[in-house]
Amino acid sequence: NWSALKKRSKKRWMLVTVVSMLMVGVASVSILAARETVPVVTVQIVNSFPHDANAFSQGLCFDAEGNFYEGTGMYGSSELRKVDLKSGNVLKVQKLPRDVFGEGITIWNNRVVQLTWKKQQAIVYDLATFRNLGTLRYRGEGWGITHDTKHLIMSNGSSQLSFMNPADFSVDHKITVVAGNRQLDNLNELEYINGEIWANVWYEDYIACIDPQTGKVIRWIDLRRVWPKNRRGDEMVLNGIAQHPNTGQIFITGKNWPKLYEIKINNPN
Ligand code: DDQ
Ligand code: CA
Repeated sequence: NWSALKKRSKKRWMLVTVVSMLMVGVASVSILAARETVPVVTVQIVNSFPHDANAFSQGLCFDAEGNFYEGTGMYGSSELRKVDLKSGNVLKVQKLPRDVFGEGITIWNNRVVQLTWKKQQAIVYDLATFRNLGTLRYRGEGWGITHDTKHLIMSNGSSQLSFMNPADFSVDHKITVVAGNRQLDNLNELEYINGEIWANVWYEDYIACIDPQTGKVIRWIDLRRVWPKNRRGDEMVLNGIAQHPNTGQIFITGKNWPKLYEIKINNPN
């Protein structure tokens, strides 16, 4: 009986529709719940400076004197750069081998440590001359790096951060980063700021501020409005955080962004 069949399939369709609507509802509620437990703050742009749009930015940091450094990625064009913050001019450069994809940088004891994405080794340079002093080995991928007073802190694209011994790059301990009730993967460029670890999250327009003891995301910084116009190319994501050691100013940029921004965090309301 054709019309009975039609009726039954209509019923089934309605059931499928209702169930899938419910599922979408449930999914969006749980994402919201995860976000809701973490406060979100916005920012003001205090200043903007030119940034080399050819720089596939993988890490920013300052040395103790306030000189500014950038590590860039991509096979064939990865570099370590000393950059004049105000003009964006490159003051000193060291090219990486063509088969190496450069990642995050940090400075420890007058040395620059630059991670590589998949070579499982960091390159160490003399800060003043950029002379290559050798390599340090680690397991897995290298993404972002920063340091506190005791350890180098490293991300690898997962939700884990490794605290490494600066003397030999051995892992002292690890934390798992959690936002609300979900593990936060794709942790990328890092900066240790006022006792917290600030992390770019690959493909996210938010910076996660992480408690180094617990791994909990304390707050999100919403940077959706900071994006330069016409920079929504696939890989042109927010990446790069650095705090000036003397003034406390915070600078951010993205991969191939034409600008570097000084930002000020708004008070949560
Ligand atoms: N990472 O920096 C997030 C670790 C990697 C970014 C890779 C972006 C893809 C560029 C295309 C590479 C071609 C092998
Ligand atoms: Ca940094």
